[in-house]
Amino acid sequence: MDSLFFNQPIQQSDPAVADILQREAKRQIDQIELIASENIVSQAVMDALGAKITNKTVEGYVGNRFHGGAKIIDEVEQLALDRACELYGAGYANVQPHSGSQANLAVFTALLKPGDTVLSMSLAAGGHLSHGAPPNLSGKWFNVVSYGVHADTGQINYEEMEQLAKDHRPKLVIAGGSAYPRVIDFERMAKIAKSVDAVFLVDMAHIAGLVAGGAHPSPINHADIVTCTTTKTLRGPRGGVILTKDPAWKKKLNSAVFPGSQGSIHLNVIAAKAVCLGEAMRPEFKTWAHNVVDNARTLAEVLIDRGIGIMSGGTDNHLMLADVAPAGLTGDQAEKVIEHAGLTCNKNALPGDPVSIKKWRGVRLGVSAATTRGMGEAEMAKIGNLLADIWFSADGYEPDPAVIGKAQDVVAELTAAFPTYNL
Ligand code: DSN
Repeated sequence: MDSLFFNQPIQQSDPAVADILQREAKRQIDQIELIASENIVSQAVMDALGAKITNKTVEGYVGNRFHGGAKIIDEVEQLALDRACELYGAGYANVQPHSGSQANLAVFTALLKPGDTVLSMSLAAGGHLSHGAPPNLSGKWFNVVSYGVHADTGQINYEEMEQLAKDHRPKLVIAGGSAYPRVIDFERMAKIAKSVDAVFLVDMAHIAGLVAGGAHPSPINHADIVTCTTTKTLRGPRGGVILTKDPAWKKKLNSAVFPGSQGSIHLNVIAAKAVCLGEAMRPEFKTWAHNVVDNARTLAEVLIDRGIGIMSGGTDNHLMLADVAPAGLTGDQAEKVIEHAGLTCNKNALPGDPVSIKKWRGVRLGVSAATTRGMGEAEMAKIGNLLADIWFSADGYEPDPAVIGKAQDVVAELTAAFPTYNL
């Protein structure tokens, strides 16, 4: 062992990677993040992610491990489990899934055989890849039937969903997605699922933090199974969680995660999950979650005032879908032109958009990260106006340099006034 190498900090040991890490950290400080699935984790979450617990290999569950030396790490997984159950009022939790997709895969494999029917929201309407999209394993192995949203309101078409459930008798019904801005009627969907003897899964990946903070209705009393990520509004590490009200699901779901689809667990991530779940129990988190919803509503209102279309006419959560066609742009162009000013978001299909990504009309905007920096409704109004200024003055992928210059100044002022970590 070269002990000098082994003990060197990354700046000395691997300057190439250190430089990338430093530049990315600076980019995050200098830009305003509007990607709805992003957030900014606390120093405590980062400390856990970088902790030496990462060296430990372990499989199995608390008190029943394949590998030795697990007494201490059992404590951290138990803490994460207890906090997840307390936070969401669940009777069972599994904090091992490496991602939300892995959590969903475990639910699929626990309940279904290849070829079984699943009813979920289409990707084009705001669903998620892992709910049965054709290129995903869930779409390749299972018979997926999709419901969508009303073309005029942009809200879930519950009548269509009910009819599809009756016609296709799915074994699994899924609610939730990655680009749906409205409160979902979990109770109504649960009744529809029950009427055809299907299991009802709610994937609350995007809204998990809002639910934890009491800023969005919880699905836990309506769904048989709830999955989520700890990444997005929950402001934690990248990873998944499975929850149920009824602990009777434990054996099936635990086996589907390990040994069903995963091996050893990422203990640094489990520790960071415990930290973020603990943070979400604090009163400050509740305030933050409500601020997120207020900020999103304000941003949507400003954009509507400026002539940008907002699907469904607004938002009930942290995200919105903006139709940039009134500015003569595609979603891809809108995404690229604001990046010149230090604003980041992602293109998104709007309901009815063609398959070709370059032709999508929409962008998805989220306010979680900006709210974590401490920005409020006044800053959202500034950001909304910047977006509209840039979009209406751009010519395709070419932004107006004068508008970008002014926007850069405003972004610099805002990011200086609302800093993230100290470099
Ligand atoms: N599902 C993707 C998103 O919402 O951006 C990644 O989490």
